[in-house]
Amino acid sequence: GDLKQLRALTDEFTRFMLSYKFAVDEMMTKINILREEFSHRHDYSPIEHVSSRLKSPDSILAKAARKGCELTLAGIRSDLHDIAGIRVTCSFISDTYKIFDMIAAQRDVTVLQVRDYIKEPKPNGYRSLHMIVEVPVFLSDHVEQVKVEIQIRTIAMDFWASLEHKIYYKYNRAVPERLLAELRDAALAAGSLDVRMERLHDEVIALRDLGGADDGVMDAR
Ligand code: 0O2
Repeated sequence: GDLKQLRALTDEFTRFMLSYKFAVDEMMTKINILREEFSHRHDYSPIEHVSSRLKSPDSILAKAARKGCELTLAGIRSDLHDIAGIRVTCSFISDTYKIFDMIAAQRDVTVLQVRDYIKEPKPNGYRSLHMIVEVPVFLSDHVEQVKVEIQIRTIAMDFWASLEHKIYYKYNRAVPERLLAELRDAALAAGSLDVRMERLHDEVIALRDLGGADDGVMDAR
């Protein structure tokens, strides 16, 4: 009867969401392995932190409706790329591309789409490296290819994006022009901070490789 139908429906939806959870778990393991192995090999970690989220059923439906995609699980699965999301925050711009390359090179990861908003920032100033990948999830009786959106950015880009996101929603997507201009300006400042920090980091590495820096450097601050 109705109850049985409803059970089947919720069961189908639960399995739909679970496949994204498994894909995130898998990608998180991959990224944590890269992070640990890299810091073992190079004495520093290119990754500051990693976070993940699954889109809530409410925002999945809202985005599906907004994009005008077919309102079935199959339609949503094919048109929404960010049900599973991972955000990797790095110290420096060069690290974001390193992480990108290491993920893209993995044999069971298929890169479906790349958006490089670092090379080409959005008009509002947003910078970040986005990739949509597909990973195989091995279930009891079949293998499923599941999409995950990965956003890779620096600490400065992340700082800017979280503030912009708050302002955007505070003003219900209609931000006053004065604030928009300030945000664009702040994005430029964040961009030049990234460049300066990376230059300093390169200098420290070069000094270290020359054996020029010793333990006294820390004490002399
Ligand atoms: P939320 O609330 O973070 O989930 P497409 O999916 O291909 O039709 P979309 O979604 O615009 O196009 O792709 P894009 O441009 O790669 O952006 C995807 C995500 O990047 C967004 O997800 C945000 O998380 C982030 N993002 C993109 N542009 C901006 C921006 O201007 N400011 C900030 N703060 N974040 C941005 P959602 O679903 O839009 O939002």
